[in-house]
Amino acid sequence: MSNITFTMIKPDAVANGHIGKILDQITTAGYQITAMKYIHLTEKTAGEFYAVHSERPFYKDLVSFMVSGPIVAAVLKKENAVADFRTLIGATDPSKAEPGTIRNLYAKSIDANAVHGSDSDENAAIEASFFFSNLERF
Ligand code: IDP
Ligand code: MG
Repeated sequence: MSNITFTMIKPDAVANGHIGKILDQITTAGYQITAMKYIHLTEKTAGEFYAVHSERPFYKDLVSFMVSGPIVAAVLKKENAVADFRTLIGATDPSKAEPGTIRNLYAKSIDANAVHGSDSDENAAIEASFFFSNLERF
């Protein structure tokens, strides 16, 4: 069991003014922010990040959406970080996300679903180091 996960506040949630409320919900749930940046992804970077989904029918739309506006990327620390964060954000499709979860509160559709959360300890480590150097992590 690892103690870190990686998240992004996606372009829809940033554009809708939800950065502050989402970060508040995350820290209230007991996560410490150990790295954070506010950036606009390029097609190349977004494509590489989601390369695992390159064979899925929604890949092209997903990359286009992720470069449609700035995002907030962060590394989060807490015991059982990955699994607890998936519970905190809710299902990929916000219409199926539990009440009170971040996607239930702030997402409108399965593609524009407000936040990313790592799906395993291994991917959390890969994703955190894709975005942040050691000098940017505390
Ligand atoms: P996750 O973000 O809940 O882990 P994944 O299956 O890893 O979901 O998919 C990555 C992202 O791709 C989702 O967060 C969502 O933005 C997008 N996505 C997933 N499934 C669909 C779909 O069926 N249609 C459109 N976009 C999708
Ligand atoms: Mg995923």
